[in-house]
Amino acid sequence: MTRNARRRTPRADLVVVANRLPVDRVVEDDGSTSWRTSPGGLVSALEPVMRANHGAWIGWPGDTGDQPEPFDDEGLTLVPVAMSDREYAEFYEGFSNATLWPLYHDLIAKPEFHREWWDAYEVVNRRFAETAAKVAADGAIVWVQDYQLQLVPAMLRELRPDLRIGFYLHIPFPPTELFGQLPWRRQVLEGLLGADLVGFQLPGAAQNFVRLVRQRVGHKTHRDSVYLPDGRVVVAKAFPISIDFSGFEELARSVEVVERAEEIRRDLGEPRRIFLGVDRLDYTKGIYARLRAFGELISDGHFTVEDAVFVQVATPSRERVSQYKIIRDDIDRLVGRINGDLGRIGRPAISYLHSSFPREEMAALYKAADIMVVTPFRDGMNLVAKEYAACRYGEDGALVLSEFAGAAEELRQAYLVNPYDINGMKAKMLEAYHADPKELARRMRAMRRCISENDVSHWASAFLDELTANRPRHDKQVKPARTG
Ligand code: ADQ
Repeated sequence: MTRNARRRTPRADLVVVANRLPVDRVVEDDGSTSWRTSPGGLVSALEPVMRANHGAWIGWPGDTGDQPEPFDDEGLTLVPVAMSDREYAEFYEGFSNATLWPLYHDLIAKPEFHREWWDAYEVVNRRFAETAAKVAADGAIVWVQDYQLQLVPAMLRELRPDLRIGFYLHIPFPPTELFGQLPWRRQVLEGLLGADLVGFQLPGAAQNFVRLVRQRVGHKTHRDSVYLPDGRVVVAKAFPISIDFSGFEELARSVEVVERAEEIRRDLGEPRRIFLGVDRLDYTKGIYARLRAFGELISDGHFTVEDAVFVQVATPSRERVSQYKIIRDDIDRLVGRINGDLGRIGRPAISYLHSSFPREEMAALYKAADIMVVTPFRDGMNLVAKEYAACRYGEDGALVLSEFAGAAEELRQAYLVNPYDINGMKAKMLEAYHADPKELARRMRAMRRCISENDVSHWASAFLDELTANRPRHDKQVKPARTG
């Protein structure tokens, strides 16, 4: 991979500003540093359109070292923004993940409000905005991503009124009563109003935003539009995010993945049914309740560990935030108890893994599993649910899905559950366990059609088309991604 440091700051027509760069800086044993690609859905979604437009990606390199120079990554310019240890603790772990994250996810955990965390949030947002102001070409399009950077749109507009600015929130946007608790609610709303287009996962979130702007900032609104006193109009709309459907399906059809899926089934002892959960280890994901439901199905005598096992992959994240330590210990104890009470020699009821896997292994797990269990208490979208369906090209397999995941608005044919209702969850998991192949195929076919027609490139182009619609003619337009 060619990664050439640049001597002067490049200027780009399309700029993405995200908390993380699509690469991580790694320090080798000999002290030298190199870059490792950290492939994510967002990167693969935006890569083609970014390259076609000589795009630049601004983000944090993943450690608290010095600030590296911008560099070229096969035609894409990567622009690192540094963060100190203290900023990491206060901006990232603090305000982003211990204040905003729980506040925007229905207060599943109690948000903490600390004034010094807010100060760090402002400082780091300003650094991102200043970097974007330097990198964006005249009249460029800048797309700011997610809850860590909600102040960037207004800060950037002040520095560069010539830009077209979009913002996308990947997590839910809370109802007005919850958002109202935030001591800095007005500043956050005004930060977002710096954008021309504010995108959300669901229409309900966009409505929450417009209502809050009317109530708390006092601007005139009509449907999805906010009318600012200076004549600018801000549009708030839903753009449900998706996955690279054909990429996942292709992977799942490959000989290697098919063989690996068979091997996984053999290693698990060829049970009749394999249940699967795949999540970041986060209290919003409902891992504890779903494992409890599964354990009770065995202890109630509905099936034995010879009939069914549960594979739960839970990648640890945000490990220094106290709520994350608590949930990790709770799940560790529950898995130990269920396996201790219900497992047999060589046959644990739950195979519990903290590993992070390459995409091929993820596809093999999806292919091996009969019942995918996705039961968050609240989730912006949930891509795991869509990835599972993409890998089930045989139109088999069941998806048990929380009503409170954004994905439930599209995937109506899933076995929908209320994750707070353990008995209800048990009943749906059992229904999926006993479902006949015809019924499964009917549901899976409909879900796959929906996702394949609305894949991630559709998401990216829908947002960018809306952002550049109705622009004055002399302004820049986004060139479509080159195909082939
Ligand atoms: P997340 O909360 O991280 O995303 P999700 O949408 O499920 O949740 O995305 C997780 C991604 O990580 C998936 O692509 C999955 O394949 C991958 N992944 C999970 N565990 C893994 C493992 N052990 N090894 C390798 N890969 C793993 C946030 C919001 C969501 C929203 C997305 C995108 O919380 O609601 O859907 O952003 O907008």
